[in-house]
Amino acid sequence: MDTIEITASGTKTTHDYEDHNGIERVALKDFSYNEFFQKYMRPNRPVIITSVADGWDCFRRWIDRSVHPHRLDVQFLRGTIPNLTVPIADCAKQHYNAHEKTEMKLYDFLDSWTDHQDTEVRSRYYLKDWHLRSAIPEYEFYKTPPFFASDWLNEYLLDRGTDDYRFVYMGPAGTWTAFHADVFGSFSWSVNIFGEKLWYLLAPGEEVKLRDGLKSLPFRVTEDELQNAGVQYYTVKQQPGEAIFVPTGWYHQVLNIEDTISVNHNWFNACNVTAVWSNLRAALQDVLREIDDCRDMENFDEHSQLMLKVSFGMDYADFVAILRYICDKRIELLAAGESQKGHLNTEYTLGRNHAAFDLATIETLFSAALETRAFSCTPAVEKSAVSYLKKIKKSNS
Ligand SMILES: O=C(O)CCC(=O)C(=O)O
Ligand SMILES: [Fe+2]
Repeated sequence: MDTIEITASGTKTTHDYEDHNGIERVALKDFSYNEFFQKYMRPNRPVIITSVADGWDCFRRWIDRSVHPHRLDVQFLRGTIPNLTVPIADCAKQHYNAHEKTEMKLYDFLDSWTDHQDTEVRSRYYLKDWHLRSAIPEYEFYKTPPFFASDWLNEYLLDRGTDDYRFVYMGPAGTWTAFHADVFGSFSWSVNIFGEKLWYLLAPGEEVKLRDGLKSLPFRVTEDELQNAGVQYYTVKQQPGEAIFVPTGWYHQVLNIEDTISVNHNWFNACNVTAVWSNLRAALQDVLREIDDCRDMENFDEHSQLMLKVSFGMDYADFVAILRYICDKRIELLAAGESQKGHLNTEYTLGRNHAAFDLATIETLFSAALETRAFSCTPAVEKSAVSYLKKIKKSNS
């Protein structure tokens, strides 16, 4: 399945979480991209896909499966990955709503993981948000499953060669990730290479029941607390080789029940770009509330965009630059006789229905934003949206 494509007729949104009591598990071999798109990604519903990592080098080589229990092949890792400086979350320390961040040398981290007998020390350091794929691009230790290949964020960023949202996580048993929803309101996918993870997942809106008097959300939740607050939640015990799709705005907390390694990406595309846009606008409103008393200052709008970039990770210009980039590429694809290989900056090819859907989504977003003057605080961005809207309309005719 190297071309990702959807049926042209089935691109309607539905939001029905209610009739599913559990999160479904689907085997990779029984699952098509179109089915994932229509049943899960478009309606923003989680799913687990099994046996996705069988051929991956990290799955086959990083773990010694000839012994029981299976264990990390530290010798292989040391021979394959240089002693890089890696980002570490200190699970013993809280910093706002996440764990305190620090850094270590990879080999020191691996030693502390494998040598320590004391569980309290072992379960303290969590190697997470590690950009290993971009640190050693020549080592293709995994292949993005086709379901997650419509990824505007990484498609754009990889072309620019700057940042990306592709990560490796390595955590001894007991390390965990605090209660959160993902950056920008993006989707995430996470594949377990080794060990078992316990997920708590809440459909969007359920988290409101956990807000305190100041409207803050908890750093950590227990099942008792979720139940006492009347929260509807799902638990997933994710096994090695399984991918979990975490939809936009679904709060989650994750515990490594065993020593665990996972690969994950954050991304957005035509299915959730509207949610990202509304999060971006809401984040700007937060900034404006905060600096309301400086309204008279010169360059107020530029200043608020700067603060938006710092707090949210992206400003209006960044967001619209991604959409313009995707727009140009989809127009180019549709103008070409057939779908082009390499179009997505990955091994996947995009089908024509999919390209048309991407383009129509951007057209709708730009039209609505311009109609409501949502870009008026950033005139250059507004101007570029006007010209892209014309470009899309012209390409349609
Ligand atoms: O595995 C973890 O510790 C956290 C993963 C996560 O939050 C995600 O994939 O969105
Ligand atoms: Fe997450």
